Amino acid sequence: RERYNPKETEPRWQAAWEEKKLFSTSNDDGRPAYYVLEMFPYPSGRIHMGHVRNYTLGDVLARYKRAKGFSVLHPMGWDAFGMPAENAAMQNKVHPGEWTWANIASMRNQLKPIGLSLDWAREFATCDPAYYKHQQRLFIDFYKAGLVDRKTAKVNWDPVDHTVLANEQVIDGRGWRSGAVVEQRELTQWFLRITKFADQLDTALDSLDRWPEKVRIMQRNWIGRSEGLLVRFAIANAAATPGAEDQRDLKVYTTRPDTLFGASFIGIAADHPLAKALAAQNPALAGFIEDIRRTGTAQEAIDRAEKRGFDTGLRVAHPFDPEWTLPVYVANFVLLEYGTGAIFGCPAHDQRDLDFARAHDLPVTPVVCPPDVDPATFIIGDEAYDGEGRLINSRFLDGMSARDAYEDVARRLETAQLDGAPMGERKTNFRLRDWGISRQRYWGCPIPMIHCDACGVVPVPVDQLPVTLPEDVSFDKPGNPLDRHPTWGKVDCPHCGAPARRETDTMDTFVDSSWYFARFTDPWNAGAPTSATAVARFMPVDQYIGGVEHAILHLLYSRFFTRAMKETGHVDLDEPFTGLFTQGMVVHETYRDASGAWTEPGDVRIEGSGSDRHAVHVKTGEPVSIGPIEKMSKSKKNTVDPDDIIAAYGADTARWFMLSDSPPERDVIWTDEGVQGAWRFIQRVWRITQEVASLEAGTGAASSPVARILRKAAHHAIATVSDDVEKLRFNRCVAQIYELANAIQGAINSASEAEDGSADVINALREANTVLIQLLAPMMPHLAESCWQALGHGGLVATASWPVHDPAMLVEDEITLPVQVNGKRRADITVARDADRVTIEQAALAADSVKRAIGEAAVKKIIIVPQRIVNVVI
Ligand code: ANZ
Ligand code: ZN
Repeated sequence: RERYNPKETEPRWQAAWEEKKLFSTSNDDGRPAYYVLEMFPYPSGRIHMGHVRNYTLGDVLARYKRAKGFSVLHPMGWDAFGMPAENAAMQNKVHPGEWTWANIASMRNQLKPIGLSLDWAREFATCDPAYYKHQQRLFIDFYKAGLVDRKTAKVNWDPVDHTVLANEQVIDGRGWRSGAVVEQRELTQWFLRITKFADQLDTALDSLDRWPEKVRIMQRNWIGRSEGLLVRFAIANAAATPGAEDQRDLKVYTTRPDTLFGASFIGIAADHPLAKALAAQNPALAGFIEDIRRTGTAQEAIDRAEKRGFDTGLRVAHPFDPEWTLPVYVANFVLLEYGTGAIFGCPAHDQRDLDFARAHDLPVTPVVCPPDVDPATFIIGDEAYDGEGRLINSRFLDGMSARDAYEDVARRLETAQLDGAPMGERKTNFRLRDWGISRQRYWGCPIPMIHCDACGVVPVPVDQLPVTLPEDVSFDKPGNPLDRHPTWGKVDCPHCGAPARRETDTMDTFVDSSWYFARFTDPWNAGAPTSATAVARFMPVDQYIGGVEHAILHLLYSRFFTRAMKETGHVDLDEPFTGLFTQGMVVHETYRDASGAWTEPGDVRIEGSGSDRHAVHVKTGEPVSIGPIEKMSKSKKNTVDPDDIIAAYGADTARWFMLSDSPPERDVIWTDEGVQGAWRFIQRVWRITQEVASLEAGTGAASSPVARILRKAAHHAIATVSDDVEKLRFNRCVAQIYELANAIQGAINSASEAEDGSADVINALREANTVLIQLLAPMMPHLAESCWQALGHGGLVATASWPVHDPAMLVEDEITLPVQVNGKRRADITVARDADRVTIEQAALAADSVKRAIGEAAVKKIIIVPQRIVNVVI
């Protein structure tokens, strides 16, 4: 028999699918729609194994749902703007567009041989003006709806190259090209007002029950809802403090009003207006502020930095005791953008405050005593206590739980007055910040705005969109080529007609990927970003699949965009993705040669196994050391090129191995042994199928137990594989399919040994083999077509409906009954489910332990509770 040859079959089946346009999805199709989407790739140049895994997972589901009768939308496109294209332009003197489109072409060529059931007619790239034109339209609509803001924000500034740097261009605080220490500069930038939806984005997470819990938690933490209190502290010595003469009060935000009696200082941010006013009169303070600004603004840097502060001399009164004053410090760990940019510090119960208090010799008074600890002996060492407990050292709060004390303080301060207004006000805060989308880069979607000296900022009229990127740009100097283009920026004001300037910032590439899923529903629409009917038909995405690295930003931005698009009339839904699946990585062993250099798997041969397993270099024969298993990466050279695998074994082998080895949410370890295993299974399925196809009916019994067992195995496989595909438990599907293949092989063997190739067995074999092929078709679609054809089925398995199991076939033929003797359990017997009374009695009395229990006694009667229990009375 001929071996299965994927090199011949795979291109042939791909051509057959394409010719019949099997995977093009019509927007008007009477069947129910199902939308499966994998996160679209960045066109870096090459497809890697992570892509193969991602798209294979989605493809299994797409093919399955198609067989289940859905009109499946399964599109592909390119997340095509971004820094790497500009870096390539700088390094290789190639235009970012040229680089990007060439990469797209080669990656498309790499994707096609994988045999993915994609609707290529909907393909687009986000760098195409035909796409970003609509993004500009959305931006303008958002602007008109008040969802866009222009405000100052800090950017990374390279003082040598005179350019803004993206975060990834700052390496250890220095510019990646100049090596200069990066400064923080304030620039006016464009923001999308995601904070407007903070509350909704948080609450709606509860409804996303087909999202991984860990992703919901990450989103929740990122949004960072906190319920607290704004507290106004009266200034005690305004008149005596230069710069603060007009200051009446200072507002802080706290989530722990219960700890108010543990307060020992006030901290304000370096950029707080009060800090600025004080610094204007106090050179030492001004110097200090200048100094701490250099720490940087990243949360991580702040957490790591030493807690530094400067006593401004200003004092505030404690809200519950006007005689008790607290010093006001400018502190480097207080952020301007959060709450009110001012805090009261309670060192005993907040670690940052404690570190600060120790450094500045401030009192540390515990006010919450842990349960089971004697307040008299409770002292704070190097660690703040942030747990539950009862109030101490807190006057009227003493003895209360922290929760009750919170309420008590909140209520008292809500009614207490200071200058005719309440001292306290409940406030929900979010950690989420508005989304700064301005990038001072070329290769991004131009922000469609015009600056006019007379009219201010004016949107580009929608009928003048797109604002396209100029082609004639140079990358020989640092900075944004749009800024130095001689003519591109010059434009007449759409409002007054006077000469004006185009905005030269482009959008963060996360904007491009925040609505592409909606565009896929009607990518041909030239007049608008989306169309209502197409969105209604396909959205939300039923199953979104991608890497967990996008768990926060991309998903949050997409959820925001969907809401903003709803508010501007482009879609009619809130949540873009009903189901989310985050797949694990593809990992591989690492290898190093004798000199310590990373060595590619292709240059390594593994010998021996178990404790004797070792590696040698294929060319030199020298030993190679086997290192830890890590994510495939170019730097460690532990990558395996999908092209090589497909050339050697075909796409089905790669697909099957990807799916077989571990649950999709976990990492999969790519091994040559695993690939070999997948390859052998393909050959086995092919062999079985050819054998079954060639069997001829013999003279055996009309109804054979072999046939019945096989039918049951097939129907059991249909039921479990269907359920497992729905839940994306593909490794379990694989295990089921192996079992069914074994059952078929077993039936072939016993049929040929007994020379009992009865029509019944042959029919059962054909049925089971057909089921096997259909069940593995979503995973190994090419092999499935070849087998389908070999079995003599007409048409393509890609168009066949999913098999339906017969529930009667799942009923077990035999049951196990416990046998009691005088009420005491002695044995279990297995009998046919429909066994008659006499058969059950005989089986019960034949069991050794029952015989022993009866001994010489006479059996008075035997009670049988059908399908449940047998009781022998002696
Ligand atoms: C007093 C206090 C006592 C606090 C205590 C905590 C523990 P979340 O939950 O994240 O909202 N805070 C408020 N504004 C801040 C700012 N701009 N920069 C730095 N820290 C700020 O955190 C709220 C708590 O973080 C607030 O509650 C405040 O410190 C601090 F035992 O007030 B707390
Ligand atoms: Zn104007």
